[in-house]
Amino acid sequence: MDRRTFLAGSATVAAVGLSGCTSFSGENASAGQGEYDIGMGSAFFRPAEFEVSVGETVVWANTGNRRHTVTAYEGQIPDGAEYFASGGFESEEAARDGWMGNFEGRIEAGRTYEHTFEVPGEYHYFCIPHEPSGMVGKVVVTEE
Ligand SMILES: [Cu+2]
Repeated sequence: MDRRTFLAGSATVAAVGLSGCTSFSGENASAGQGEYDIGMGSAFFRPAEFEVSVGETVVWANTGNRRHTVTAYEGQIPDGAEYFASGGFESEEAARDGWMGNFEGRIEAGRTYEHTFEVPGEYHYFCIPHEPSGMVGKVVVTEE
């Protein structure tokens, strides 16, 4: 029996198992492993760019240890689109003020935030405490 062939075979099985674990569900808001679309690490969103169709819900999960926010750039979402931010703020200014006041809008480690996108276009967003470190992301919403 060729040992190299055996190893290659087991590596393939492991890869398949991993891809099964990381499959996402945009409709599941629980914080279980793998049940999110965009993870949040020390100072990044991953993936930084994510594409969905109109009417779909995107789930962010704090997969790291620090507090983060998901906060839309008010001037960088499509015309007519609903503003969104963790904490439920209705404007970027309110979200920034809330964070400065008492860390409102924070997403603790292991928690999720979700938003349903109803208007096609590009949505730029950021994490308030880590914006200086470049923690920004983009959701692209396409017509079906
Ligand atoms: Cu952050």
